[in-house]
Amino acid sequence: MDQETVEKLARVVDDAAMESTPITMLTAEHDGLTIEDAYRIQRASMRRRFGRGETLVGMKMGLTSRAKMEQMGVHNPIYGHLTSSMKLTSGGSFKKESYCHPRVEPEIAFIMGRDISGQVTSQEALSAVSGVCAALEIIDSRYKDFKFTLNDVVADNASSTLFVLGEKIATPDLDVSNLGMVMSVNGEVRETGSSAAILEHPLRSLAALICMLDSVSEGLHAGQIVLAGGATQAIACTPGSHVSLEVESLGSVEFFVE
Ligand code: 0L1
Ligand code: MG
Repeated sequence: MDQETVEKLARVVDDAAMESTPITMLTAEHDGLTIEDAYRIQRASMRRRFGRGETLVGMKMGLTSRAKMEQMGVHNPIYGHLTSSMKLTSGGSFKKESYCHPRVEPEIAFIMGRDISGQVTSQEALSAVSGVCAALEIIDSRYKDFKFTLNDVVADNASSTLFVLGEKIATPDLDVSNLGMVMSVNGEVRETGSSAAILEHPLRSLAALICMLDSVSEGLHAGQIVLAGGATQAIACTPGSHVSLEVESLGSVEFFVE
């Protein structure tokens, strides 16, 4: 795909996010759009955000659960970029009308203590982590009816929208392989799961991200946050909701929807 088309499509997804107006899948008009094109569009849309003053604060992994991979007919996860404007403080709120059709999923987040790149193992990835916390990710596809192909969702920055981090930061020696996770809305339990659902181990997801970034000569940097992926299906965010997540050993994280 030529660079002019990449920039044009980046503008389409970026405008849809800013105007909260769902769009038709990019592949409907560009059926030759490859996964490499999709990541180029994603990065071009990030450059637009950076041009407006947002900064890169981390990365997210998506499609990390077996259920989501089967739903999309894929075998590998995808990644997206997290910017400063996507961060919501635990206990904070957002207006549903500012987004297309937001959904929330329970996650584990890593905080990177040093730069790391290359084809790494889970243990090598862990050696660069300085902290671990509970997280809620609010995803919002810019595509109509939350329907898309793999390449469409990659171009749309893997549906990244907002993220909320728990205040309790555990040290990296915490065993995150099988932590119980309970997500509630207005005090009613809606989803229960385990961190084991995140690519079978959240550290596998972190290592997979570093390996995927290495394939485009990039890596992670000290201070960056990595959302490892959803542990259950995502649920719709409706006005008047108080969404909370309790993660074993990591405490809670919450937000309100106006
Ligand atoms: O964070 C995620 O797993 C979402 C990845 C994109 C697919 C979706 O929007 O459901
Ligand atoms: Mg997610």
